[in-house]
Amino acid sequence: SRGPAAEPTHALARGPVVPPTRSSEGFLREFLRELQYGQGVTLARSSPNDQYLAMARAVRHYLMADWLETARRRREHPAKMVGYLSAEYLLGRQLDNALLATDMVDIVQEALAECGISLDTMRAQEVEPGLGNGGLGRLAACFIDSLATLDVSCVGYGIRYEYGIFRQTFVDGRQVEVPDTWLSFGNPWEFPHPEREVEVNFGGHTEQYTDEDGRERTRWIPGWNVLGVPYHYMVPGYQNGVVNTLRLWSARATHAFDLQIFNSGDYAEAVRAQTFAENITKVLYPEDSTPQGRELRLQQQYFFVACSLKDYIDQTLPPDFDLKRLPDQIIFQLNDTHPVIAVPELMRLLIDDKGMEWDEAWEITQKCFAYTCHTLLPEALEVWPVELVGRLLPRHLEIIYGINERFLEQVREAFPGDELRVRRMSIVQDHPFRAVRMAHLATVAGAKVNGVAELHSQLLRDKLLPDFAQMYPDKFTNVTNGVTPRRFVRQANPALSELISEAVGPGWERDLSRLSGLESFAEDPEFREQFRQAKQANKERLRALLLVRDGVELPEGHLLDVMVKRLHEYKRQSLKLLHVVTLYESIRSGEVAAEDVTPRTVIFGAKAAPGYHMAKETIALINAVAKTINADPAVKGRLAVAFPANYNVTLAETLIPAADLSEQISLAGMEASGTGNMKFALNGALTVGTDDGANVEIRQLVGDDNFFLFGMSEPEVAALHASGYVPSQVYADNPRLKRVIDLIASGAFTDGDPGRVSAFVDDLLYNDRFMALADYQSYIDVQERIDAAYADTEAWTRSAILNVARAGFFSSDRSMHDYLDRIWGAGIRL
Ligand code: OX2
Repeated sequence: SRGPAAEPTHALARGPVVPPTRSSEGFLREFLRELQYGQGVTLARSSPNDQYLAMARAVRHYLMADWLETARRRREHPAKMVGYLSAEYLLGRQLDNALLATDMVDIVQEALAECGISLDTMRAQEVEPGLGNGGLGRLAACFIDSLATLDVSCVGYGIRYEYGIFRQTFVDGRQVEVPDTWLSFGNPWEFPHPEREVEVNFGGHTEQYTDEDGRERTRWIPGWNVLGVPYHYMVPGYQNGVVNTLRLWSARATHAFDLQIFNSGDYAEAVRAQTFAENITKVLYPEDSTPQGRELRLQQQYFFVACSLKDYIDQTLPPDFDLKRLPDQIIFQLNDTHPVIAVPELMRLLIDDKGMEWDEAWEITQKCFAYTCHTLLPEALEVWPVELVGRLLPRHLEIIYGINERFLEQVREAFPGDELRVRRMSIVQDHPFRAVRMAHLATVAGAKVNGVAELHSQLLRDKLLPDFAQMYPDKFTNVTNGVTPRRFVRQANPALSELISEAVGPGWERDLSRLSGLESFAEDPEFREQFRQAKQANKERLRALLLVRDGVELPEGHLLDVMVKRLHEYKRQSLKLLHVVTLYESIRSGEVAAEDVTPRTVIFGAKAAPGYHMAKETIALINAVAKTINADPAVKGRLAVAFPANYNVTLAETLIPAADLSEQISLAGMEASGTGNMKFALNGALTVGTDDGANVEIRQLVGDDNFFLFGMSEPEVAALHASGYVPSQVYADNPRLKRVIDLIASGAFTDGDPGRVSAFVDDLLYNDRFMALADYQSYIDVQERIDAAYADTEAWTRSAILNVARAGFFSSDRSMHDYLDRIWGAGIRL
């Protein structure tokens, strides 16, 4: 039961929540109270961590009143809700975002100054919650930010990993992973609610029985269970008084384990059982778009969706709610296939727990889910061995078979005699091993299926799921990704933000289409000068950061060429590296005079999955090349390479605003969308890119004159594949490429040791799955055009301004409008 045992008598206890006073003195009071009574220290004796925790909690007080009020309002006027189901949220630091959302930067700065504390020192204390791998997790964070800003009722559901994405270090240039202990100094941004714990079952078997009404039914007799404890995070809208909720689940051993420990003679064995349960949310799997199919991963997936569905149905809906109306109340958006086990889980809840018949349960289920696909890579599509699903979730496997049986009947009806098609479409595959295809399950169950950029959605229909697109043409749609302008422009780039506000007036942070007002300023020489000064200030900010963070000294006055994203072969960091070595080789060989070269610093940032061998080799080689180039006086002042370790959201926020050139060079047809590409364009970098993912839309919007396109198009890639691609032939036919690869292969960057580069070189010459060599010449040519273009400062600045002016489309607010229009439908209040 909720609420006090008796009616409160005091006015304060009856009245609405009273927020703390919005003044620097008001904040000072909150801060000191938290320091003294929360941390238990005086200001004089407090450590920076004490100060940070106290000030974060004080900031939290201001959000809290809005959070409670938002919840109250939503209870009073219930509207359809979005349940965003995502195994990853790459949130980034919380403090600045909270200060911006509450418009309290000045107040807080002033109050802290009175204590002799700098806000920047406080900012630096925060360890970002790295509960995601890359684009997919960051997208989820941008989306919940936008939904709060648009006042859409949404709960984000996910996993509270005790260890997020690993911290990357380099030892002799090679990646070494260190655990991410983000919780070790305390986390002021979360609220555990152990009283709202839910039980999650695993294993065991199923049995048939006859219920009171004489109906044949199934029940699941689980073998073991764990508890899920929710941790709440506040998700503030941008200066609109709305605060939504992110609910992350943490696994605990059930009390039965406690009892067992207490009663057991074998204490160590009993504790092991507890550790086993708590392992479920211990660590984020560090694979970005290449799942490994590990048992613990399926446990994580089922754990968090089972918690979320139960929480929603039993704790959020009114107790007497008629579940037939469930689709009027909620739409669960499946962020890739990771949460798709929620489909059979909802079926199980409706049929086994609530006594519904199959057909009715299926009709409801199909309206409650929509599926977002984020990839085209076949190896990124999750398939779970039937053996594993049957062992861990025997009832769910039965339900999946039930769904598949009925579905394949429909396929046979629609396409009589086409057994090949039946086999292609089956949710359960037989080869190369018997497994559940999660993307098929999601597509059959989902009311809608969307890709994440126009090209990707098209290829999804034409290449990845063509049989499904034929059978359900109306299910398929596109929503091009977006990024939050609050974090990635306003917060990350105050210098540019100020310029924008002066030019187009206030309010663009929540209506990014207003950036188009900058268009005419591109022609204004004075504005261009101010724009350059802002970029310059951002470069200096980056120089200062890299100096203390990495001990790296960036040269001044260079074109800043940035490639930051996960390390994956399809993204082709290898191609960028070939360009760097080409530049180096052409200066060293005297082919071009150093003074004729446009000075350039190339910055890489990338983590490799710990088990991804080629990706790690690429990192080692980038570091080796950087070391050689940076130490060579022959190229000093002309070419430099930096690879700061541990690229994350925090570093992105300083790196992206400083960039001149954004590298988006994946093989066409491979990058579903990209979101970094959008952040760069919005911060006034020009893109060099292939016709891939959202690059296509960026180029259409900013115009060919303001975008450096190169490489094969997707149909050209397909044609080359079909005709037989021989990378060693490309190498043999291109003398320049040959010189570059030979130089690498000779060991010139690896202390004369060819052995350290042979895996990399052999793969390029004899495999090159992502056709870096095929696009090499085109890439070198476009980079030469870039060198020339950068030399024309005025024209470059004009293009950069036009990029900002024309990139307003890439706000995640617009993405949310598209989801509302095309997927979530009426009933969700805007
Ligand atoms: C990523 C995609 O690789 C990237 O192109 C996209 O921008 C991002 O998701 C957000 O949609 N895991 N990560 C992704 O896909 C998968 C699978």
